[in-house]
Amino acid sequence: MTTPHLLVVPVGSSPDVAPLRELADVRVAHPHDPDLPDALATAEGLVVWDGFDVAVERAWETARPQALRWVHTSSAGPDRLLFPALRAHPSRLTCSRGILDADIAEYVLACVLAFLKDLTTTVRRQDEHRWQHRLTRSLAGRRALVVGAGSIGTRTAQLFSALGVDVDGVVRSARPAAPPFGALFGPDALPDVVGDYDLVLVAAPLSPATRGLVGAQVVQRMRPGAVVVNVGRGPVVDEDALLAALRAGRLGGVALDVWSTEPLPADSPWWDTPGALVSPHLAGDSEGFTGRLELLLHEQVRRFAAGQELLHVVDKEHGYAITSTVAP
Ligand code: OXD
Repeated sequence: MTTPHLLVVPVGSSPDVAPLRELADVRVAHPHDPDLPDALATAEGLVVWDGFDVAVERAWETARPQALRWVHTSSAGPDRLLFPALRAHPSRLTCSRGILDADIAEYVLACVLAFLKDLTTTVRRQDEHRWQHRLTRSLAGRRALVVGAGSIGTRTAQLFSALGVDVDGVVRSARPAAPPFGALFGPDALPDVVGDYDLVLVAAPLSPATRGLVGAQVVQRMRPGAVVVNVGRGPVVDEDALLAALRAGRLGGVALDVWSTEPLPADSPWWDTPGALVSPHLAGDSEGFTGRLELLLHEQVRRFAAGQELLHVVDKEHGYAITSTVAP
């Protein structure tokens, strides 16, 4: 067993690197550290933690990493690391698939129930000390379309299916479905089928194939009163088309947790639009989630040092991990 050189770049928060030092020769360089290109030039493994900063891409161009064999991101979606030079590099890219699935699925359910049970009005009426009886809507018996049936989308489908919702999915290409999905459509079918669903739940990763997938035409064909939730990536949906449809009273609620521009600017019209639930990319971030990400990282470093197969290797062409090995 060798002791590989591991470079950790904490972009947002920082992982606890102490346990990794037993497995690797760990160096930490922050995105704007002038040593970053040097550290990258000799690193054999690179860990980008909690976000992405263009400094990594810029340092990459300067360093032209020769020794690098593995890059890991603490994100579930690896899109922010799929810049052209890394895409073309022979190193393997791994992501933190699986860790956030259950929490993101619960968050999607919470958003849908907030709309169907009109909880946003309830909270406002409570603030006003106002007793106002209203009718709410049922979840059971509804039809949901999950756009992106990877590990997050599948977990979401399981949850809704258990509550009596008929769930279908949209995947990279149409294929025979198995529970929890009743049918799996290819992306081309989306404009034709979207009008059959009460709930449109977007959990797709960002790739050239998914950018703009839920575009203006798809939004226009949504069923009146449909509820839309996006926990995938902002650019997968046309935010302007959704906003216009919501303001025109054509949709029953739109919850967006991910945005084309993050943070969402303070002057965005989304903040004040009735029927919108605006959240700051937190769907999967329940208490203790960083500990679970650190456990996965530790297991990855152990495997890397031992020359074993890594978990959740990203298919750089399609932009997501296709391995489904259960993470620790
Ligand atoms: C993500 C994450 O990929 O929060 O969106 O990890």
